[in-house]
Amino acid sequence: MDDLLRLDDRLNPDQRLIRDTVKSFVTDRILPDVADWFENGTFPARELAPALGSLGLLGMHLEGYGCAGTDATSYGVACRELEAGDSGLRSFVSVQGSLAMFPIWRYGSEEQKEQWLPRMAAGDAIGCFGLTEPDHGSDPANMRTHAKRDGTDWVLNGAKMWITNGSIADVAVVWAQTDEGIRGFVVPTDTPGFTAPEIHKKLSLRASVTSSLYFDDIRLPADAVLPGVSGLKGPLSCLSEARFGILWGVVGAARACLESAVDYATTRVQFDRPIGAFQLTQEKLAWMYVGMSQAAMTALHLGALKDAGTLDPRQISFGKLANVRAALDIARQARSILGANGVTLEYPVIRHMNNLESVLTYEGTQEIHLLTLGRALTGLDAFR
Ligand code: TGC
Ligand code: FAD
Repeated sequence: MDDLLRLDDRLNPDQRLIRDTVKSFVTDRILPDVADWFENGTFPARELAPALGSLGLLGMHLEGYGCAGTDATSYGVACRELEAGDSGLRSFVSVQGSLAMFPIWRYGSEEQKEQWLPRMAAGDAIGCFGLTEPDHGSDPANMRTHAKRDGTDWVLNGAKMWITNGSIADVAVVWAQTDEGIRGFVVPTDTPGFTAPEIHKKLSLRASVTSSLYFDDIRLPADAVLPGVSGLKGPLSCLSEARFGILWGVVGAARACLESAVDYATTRVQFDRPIGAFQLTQEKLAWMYVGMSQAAMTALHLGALKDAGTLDPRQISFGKLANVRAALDIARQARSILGANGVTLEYPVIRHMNNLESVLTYEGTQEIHLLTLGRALTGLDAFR
């Protein structure tokens, strides 16, 4: 699709190279099969992880330990192109880089970094991030999972739910209450007492593995804890990294839906004319383009702030809220333009639309980000 506003002219040559490389990867390796993965509820993570690693996409915005060390905008551009393929693919990369590698990189000991980051960057080891619990989603401060000291060891008990990559992970970053506040633990998933059954019957993000995690008297050595952080700011700072990827990523999902709708509208004939020649269809397409471009501008702006080191969580909430909402609206409009074909996996639209329902909920629901903006505007906390 023509970049009418020339927004990608703002990207530097390195960022454009990353864009084109990821786009080719998605075209060659993802698009031919993703509808089948979605239909069958599978994601070939072990096959794709080394390929994503060799492209430098895992933990790509982190420095050292085999990571590519790109700027934040490059990470955003990569997420955009991955999510044009499928939100599940971007989820895999978000969770690996921003939620599992980032806390080890930022808060881990040198031993934890050396043990996990190079393998995770290469896609040889897969990580997951356990924050949400069955009874505590939007309010993680009240989590029940706890770790108690026993001699020099820690003993971990509790449960997490809705964990992306949970049952395929080699390592889980688990957040738990302790006598010292909330701490993060690096838990190899072959530790006795760790189980991770997959959650089935999802009708969204079907090309993504989602699991529960159970910790039954898991004994961990003293050095399993992330030494560099305690308190809720630990997991929330990881969410900031991942939400940044999402606010870029959904622009890709929106673009894929818009492209599909334009293509369909210019070829589908009713009443002897392409449906794209009807003003009502053009109005839909024009608004979709406006919504997508505004989301892309927000992403570029927040990318520039992150690269300047000044991005704050309220700005990320703005981007996550506004861009996911825009992408979901675009997907729904695209679905209507495709008529009955809009409900089949022969076209990418309903897959993106269903995926975006999860994206609206995870990494802070729409309401959580509305309340964050409401608090920023009024100074009044309406969470409790
Ligand atoms: P609150 O009092 O606001 O904050 C507690 C402490 O954290 C600090 N903080 C942050 N620090 C770093 N980065 C951020 N983004 C931060 N946001 C807050 C804050 O300054 C404070 O620090 P201190 O030193 O004073 O203690 O906390 P609260 O309990 O009132 O909660 C605020 C709220 C509701 C916004 C937060 O709990 C929240 O964001 N809830 C939503 C939970 C959520 O997003 N869960 C996501 C789980 S992971 C996931 O969904 C992965 S999807 C994976 C995929 O892509 O597939
Ligand atoms: P709840 O918190 O129970 O919220 C239910 C509804 O109530 C929502 O509409 C919510 O906005 C609203 N609500 C809650 N509190 C308020 C309030 N104060 N004011 C107004 N409305 C409110 N979590 C992880 O830790 N790791 C993962 O890898 C992960 N991957 C996920 C993958 C998928 C496919 C999905 C669907 C979820 C994933 N999650 C993950 C969990 C996700 O982060 C949570 O679902 C999300 O934080 C919301 O929690 P909840 O589902 O318990 O909803």
